[in-house]
Amino acid sequence: MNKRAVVFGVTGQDGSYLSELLLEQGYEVVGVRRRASTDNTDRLDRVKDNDSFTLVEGDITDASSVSGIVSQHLNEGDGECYNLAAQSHVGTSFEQPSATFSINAGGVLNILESIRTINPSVRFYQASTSEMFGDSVNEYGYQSEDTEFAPRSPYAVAKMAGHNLVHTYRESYGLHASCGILFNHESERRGENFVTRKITDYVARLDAQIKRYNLTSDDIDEEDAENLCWLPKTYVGNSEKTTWPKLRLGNLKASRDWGHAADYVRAMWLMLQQEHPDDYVVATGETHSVEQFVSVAFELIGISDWQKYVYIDPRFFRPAEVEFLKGSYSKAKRHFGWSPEIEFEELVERMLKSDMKKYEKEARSPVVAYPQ
Ligand code: NAP
Ligand code: F7E
Repeated sequence: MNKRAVVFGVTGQDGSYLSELLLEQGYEVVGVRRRASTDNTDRLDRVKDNDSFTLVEGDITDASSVSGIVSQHLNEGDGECYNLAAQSHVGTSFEQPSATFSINAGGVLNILESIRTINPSVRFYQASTSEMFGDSVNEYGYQSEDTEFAPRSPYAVAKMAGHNLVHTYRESYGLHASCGILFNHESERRGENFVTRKITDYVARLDAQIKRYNLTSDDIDEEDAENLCWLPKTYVGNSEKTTWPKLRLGNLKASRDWGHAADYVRAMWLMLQQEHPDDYVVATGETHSVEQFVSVAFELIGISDWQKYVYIDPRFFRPAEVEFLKGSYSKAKRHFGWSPEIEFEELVERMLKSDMKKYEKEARSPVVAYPQ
């Protein structure tokens, strides 16, 4: 009989990559999504029609919903359960702290309790995060499993509660429950309100417009467009300039250790294949500022004066910021040979190319008339 895995948070970035990996490994995958008013399963296009993939509805904040799923799909044998479900946006966690806590901490408890009471031989993965480190670094200036946690957002506090609950259930009841302390990981499927995708989406759109109107960067004015219309405000002749809406960002100085989600879901799966449960940092060991990300993305479309297109908007600053993240993945490498394959520049390029594809039609569509 095939191994079975339940994936909570299947409609998210990681949920889709993990489902693909598990199906490749021969698993029966049960993906859990919460009820939505419209279809939000785009990321699952590659797995939806696979006979070994089943989509069910459930919400991790509802204990009975979780226990129903665990008893129906993981009631016997040593199946696997991955909890990727979360309110995953750090900025949003300051606006919706209660909802964040209830999902990111309470949801974990509901799953652990269901496993404990229904089938304690299920192996469990919890999506912990580098945000738990806050501004802590070790003596070498980076973060590893032993670095102290000092959370700086409701998101990180709630994730730390989930992390500690996993430890409690592991120690008290002997569950095979592991935490991946994952650093930022992105992809072509990243949500548009995370900074990386916000940048690549903007740059791809800018590139499409530049191609469409046959402009050079010099034709574009420093001024911000008055509205968010992507049509040039004035005709670009030899002397007149045009304006575009700018890319509105917050803190450009923050540094992140950015990897690719496809690499990181491999580490999640490997954790559950180990004899003993444990916690592992998953990272690239490299760090780059948001500003560097912006600069690399603009360079890829041949623009070096990116400052002209970026507006620093106070709305995107957080009440407290994590300034610097750089992880050491040596434990994951030592225990199960994991290391990342996709490097920073390739990550930016892949995300940008995928967004460019989306705007390709716009770039090719004929210019009918310019607004005067
Ligand atoms: P994501 O794209 O935001 O996906 C989160 C998923 O959780 C979505 O499918 C979402 O469903 C689902 N969800 C939210 N609340 C739920 C609830 N109450 N019940 C059931 N499902 C719920 O996040 P991701 O980037 O894939 O990240 C996966 C996990 O890793 C998250 O727990 C995140 O906090 C953690 N993490 C992410 C990173 C990173 O850099 N990506 C790093 C460290 C840790 P909807 O589609 O309905 O919203
Ligand atoms: O911000 C800065 C922002 O929202 C990255 C989640 O997956 O990784 C992610 O959390 C940095 C921060 O990701 C904008 O202030 C500037 O310093 O892309 P982000 P995050 O907060 O690091 C961790 C590991 C997770 O666990 C989370 O689930 O970029 N920044 N300007 C901006 N950020 C956003 N979103 N939007 C801006 O305009």
